[in-house]
Amino acid sequence: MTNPKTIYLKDYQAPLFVINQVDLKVDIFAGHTLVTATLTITPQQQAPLVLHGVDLELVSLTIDNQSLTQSDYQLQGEELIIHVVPQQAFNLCSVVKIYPAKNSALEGLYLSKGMYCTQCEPEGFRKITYYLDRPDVLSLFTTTITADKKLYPTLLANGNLITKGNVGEDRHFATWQDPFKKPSYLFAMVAGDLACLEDSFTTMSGRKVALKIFVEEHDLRQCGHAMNSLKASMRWDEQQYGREYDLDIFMIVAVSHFNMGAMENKGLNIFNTSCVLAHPETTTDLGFQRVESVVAHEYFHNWSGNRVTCRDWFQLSLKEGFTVFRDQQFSADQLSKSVQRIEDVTMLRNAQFSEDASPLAHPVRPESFIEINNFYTATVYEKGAEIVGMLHTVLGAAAFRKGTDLYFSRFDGQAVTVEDFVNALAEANNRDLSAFMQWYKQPCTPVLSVKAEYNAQAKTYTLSLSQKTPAKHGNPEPKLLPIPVKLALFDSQTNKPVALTLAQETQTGAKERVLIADAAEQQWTFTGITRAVVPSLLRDFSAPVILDYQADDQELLFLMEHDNNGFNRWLAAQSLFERMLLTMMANIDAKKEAFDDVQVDNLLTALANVLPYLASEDPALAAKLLSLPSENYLAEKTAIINPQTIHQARKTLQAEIANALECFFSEQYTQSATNGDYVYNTQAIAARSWRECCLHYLLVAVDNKTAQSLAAQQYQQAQHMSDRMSALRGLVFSNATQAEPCLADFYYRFEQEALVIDSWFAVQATNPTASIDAIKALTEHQAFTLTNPNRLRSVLAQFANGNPVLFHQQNGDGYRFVTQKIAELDKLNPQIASRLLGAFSRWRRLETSRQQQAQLALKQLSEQSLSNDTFETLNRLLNG
Ligand code: B3K
Ligand code: ZN
Repeated sequence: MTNPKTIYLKDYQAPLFVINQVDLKVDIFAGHTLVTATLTITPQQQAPLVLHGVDLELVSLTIDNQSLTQSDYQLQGEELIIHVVPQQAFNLCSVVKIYPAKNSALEGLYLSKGMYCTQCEPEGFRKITYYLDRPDVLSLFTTTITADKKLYPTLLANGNLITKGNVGEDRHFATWQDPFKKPSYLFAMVAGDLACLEDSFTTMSGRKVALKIFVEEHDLRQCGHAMNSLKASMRWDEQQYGREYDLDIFMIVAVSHFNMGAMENKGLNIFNTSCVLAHPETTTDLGFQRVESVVAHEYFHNWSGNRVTCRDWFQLSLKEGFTVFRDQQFSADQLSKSVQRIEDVTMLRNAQFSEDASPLAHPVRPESFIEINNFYTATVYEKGAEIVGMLHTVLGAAAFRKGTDLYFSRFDGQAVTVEDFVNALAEANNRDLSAFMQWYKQPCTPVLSVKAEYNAQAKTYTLSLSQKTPAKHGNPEPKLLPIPVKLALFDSQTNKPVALTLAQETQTGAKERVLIADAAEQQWTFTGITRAVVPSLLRDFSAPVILDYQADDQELLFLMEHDNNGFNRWLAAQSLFERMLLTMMANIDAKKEAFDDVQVDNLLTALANVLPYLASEDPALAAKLLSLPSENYLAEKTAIINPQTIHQARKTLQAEIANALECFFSEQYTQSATNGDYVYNTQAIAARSWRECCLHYLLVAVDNKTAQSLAAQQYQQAQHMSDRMSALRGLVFSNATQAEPCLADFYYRFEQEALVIDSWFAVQATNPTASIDAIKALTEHQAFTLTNPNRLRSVLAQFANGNPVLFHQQNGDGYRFVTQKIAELDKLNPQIASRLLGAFSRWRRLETSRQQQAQLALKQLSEQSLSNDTFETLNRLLNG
């Protein structure tokens, strides 16, 4: 492998040219597309003009209408260098020919099921025309699209429609103008034959905005939920952040071939169909929630990302971390706050903590990259959101809002840095938040260790805290971080929280407080503590850290029952399960009895106490409480990973819970049957998730034949996808005889619904009881293809990340299967190929035989000629 070029944050230089205006003419023809770009450019200094361009066939180039000859410029790699340009403002006009039908990487202009669409973030615009394709070059765009009238009746671009008309007999055009300056990554256009759901929204200042969702005709009935989510997001952003929408029209276009979830192009969001379409017959609750949160996320970018954008791609978390934080807040307001937090933290601990502990670890603001597409990661998004969340916790809601108001008004129309964001929050409130910048700068998850001591005589309770961030991944000297710890202390007799008054304080403190741990070691002593207390630490996961507090089982059981913070009840249960599972894993490896009866009995007794009440009070929390830590999470907690042991321990504990509480689950399952009509609201979703949880436990019990019949019945009678899918998964995962006929029925029923067929593939790809041959066979299925990201992920990503036992099969078959597919895919779509490699992030910590097999498979891959994307990820995996 030869080394591609690395880009460094420290090398940042402001652009040497300003592009004031872009006039883009896109002429779509059957085999190719002609792009004519007229750029009005003002030089900032005398220098050659260097524009980006990839896969472009240059047809002509003029400056102020004068043709340039070959000696005036040079085409070198991804650059067009024009040696001498005028010193005053000038017009550069380029005509290039491109081939969207051949674009399998799905960046730039490409075809998805006969529809032309674009994806320009981060560096796709250079595949459309020669340009200064960097986020700090902001310009006014006018776009004219010309195409065949019958094949492409819908022509869309950013901004407002200015004019449209016919061109000759068969062709037509539309001109769109965006009144807001924007970087090229926010450019978008679409040409297709699309149906449209229309609605409108009146903004807080009384302006009426047209809302349009464009989809294929047969998907039109599946757009209502996205439209409702959009209107709810628009209102929410006005109420919570004072942000009003700014154009006369907001459009969403759904496309089947898309590398990620969605894209926030100005006024013209382009979405993966999976994040727009939702209908009870085809979509589960989780699917509905995903649509709601992605629609909100992209909409919120209109301010956090578009109006205020990033100076360079190292600042990606400026827009992504902040926007994820905003969409998480929004989702928490739509459904349940504690369940939302549980889901966000589960995602953080499963995906981000493991990334941060792997050779792919990087700071939220990386220092360098080869391919920026590799840095759209859980760290930039989720850890980035946690940093914003900590600032919110520390400032409080009102002060945080003051800060964001200042940020938006000060930087509107500019491309800025993470420092600008943190400084605005600080300045608006006269606070020093500079210590928080360190969170952006260093990788790895800090460990916060806490020890507690109660002094009955002095009536004091002292917490001793220390923090340690691993000195790894290019960061030999980690610095101290400010860690906000939200905490409460519970009186173990009254089960109520007590006042928290620190030794030096004269006034009685509140019952919940946020204190900042920012020293290598420090102590907090609370006074007036008359009886033993149980600490509830890091409430709502107030910082993205690993909490090392050796609570005894009794304390955790107490919190699981009595904490008044739903999130921390869940966290206590998770900590108990984790502790138990880790012991079981050690026992299994040592070939001893799997667990200690007393420990398990205590847990089961506590669950039997808590669950009946919780199931009726807060069924969604009950379901979360009972979901054991994932196999990937447990792998993160073991020095030497044996995926088989982890799987076995988890299965054993599940069966133990199931057997002990079988009657309860059975009763609950029967009681919670509804008439089947689908309603999307907090109560209904909670009830369904609890019912699913009960069925799941009935199916993992030793005697599960009756449960399998119940599941088969549920499958047949299901009125909506949530019921149907949970039954199908239950049957498949429990290896029921009914699984095959139901899978066949499912395929037949939904053959026309691509997204549902994706889930049909996914269920089978994640089935731990399948054989590797069965998984391989999925990729031979007539409906499988590597050219559609949703479809290929439904088998390959689901298998590699969601079926640890089979992927990590000891003979290395799983590894080789995946790396061979990656090699094939890399030729078509490097971005997705590179991302799939993430499944190998823990390979070094696998037990020896698996580690050798994984290394072999990765080395074999490295001998092939690879894209920059895959090269960089593989290189970090092997040498990082
Ligand atoms: N900003 C886009 C992500 C683009 C990813 C390019 N590889 C979607 C989002 O985060 O909102
Ligand atoms: Zn985003």
